Amino acid sequence: ADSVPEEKFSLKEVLITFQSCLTDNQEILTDSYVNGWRGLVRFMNSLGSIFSFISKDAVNKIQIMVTHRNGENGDKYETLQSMVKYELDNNLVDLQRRAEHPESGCRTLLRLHRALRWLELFLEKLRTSTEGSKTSVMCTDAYNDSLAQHHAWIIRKAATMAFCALPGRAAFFHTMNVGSTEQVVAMLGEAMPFISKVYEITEELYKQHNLLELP
Ligand code: 1PW
Repeated sequence: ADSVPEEKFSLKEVLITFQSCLTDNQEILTDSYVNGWRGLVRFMNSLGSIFSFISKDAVNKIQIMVTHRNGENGDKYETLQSMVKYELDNNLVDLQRRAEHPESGCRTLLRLHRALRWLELFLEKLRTSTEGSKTSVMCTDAYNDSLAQHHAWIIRKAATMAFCALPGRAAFFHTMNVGSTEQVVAMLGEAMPFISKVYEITEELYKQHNLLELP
């Protein structure tokens, strides 16, 4: 699978990785999805150590997915669609409460999927923002409209505190390493549809199988 080059880190390449997730028959490749997340983690880490508690959980989830993929039945995890079918057919998913399968691919990926919605909302706010817009406010609003409803109070509190430490809009755009503000906005306009598409297909897959509330 293709990975994001270490040296010339740019958010553009990360977002493009999500483009490579989609197969011709609209399935989502696990390896590309995980690689996309690896890039997002690198981006979060470049925002400062205050984000490390946030990225730590994502790293943990990425590792669980990699372990499934490298396991004996790794081929069953090639796409999210095949993973869902395999785990459900073989009773490998805890549906009511976490018990025998606390680290199923289905429940682990659901957490990344929900976080992707946050990212989608946040990037869209950044794309349409103006000079005076505050990144911390945009990030918090995106969070409250998505991931927050799935988090316990203490996590919400910690996350909201971390957002306050986000660099301002200009510095944030600079960290993306894409170029001028105009170039960032153009890049987001190009890349966002792919993230949205990946999100939508995953959401539909989980909805079909009644997996959107996995414990
Ligand atoms: C600036 C770029 C922002 C992009 C990304 C989003 C990353 C999302 C990670 C949020 C993690 C907050 C702390 C961890 C919380 C976990 O309890 C929670 N994990 C997630 C990914 O929401 C739920 O996982 P759990 O406890 O059910 O295993």
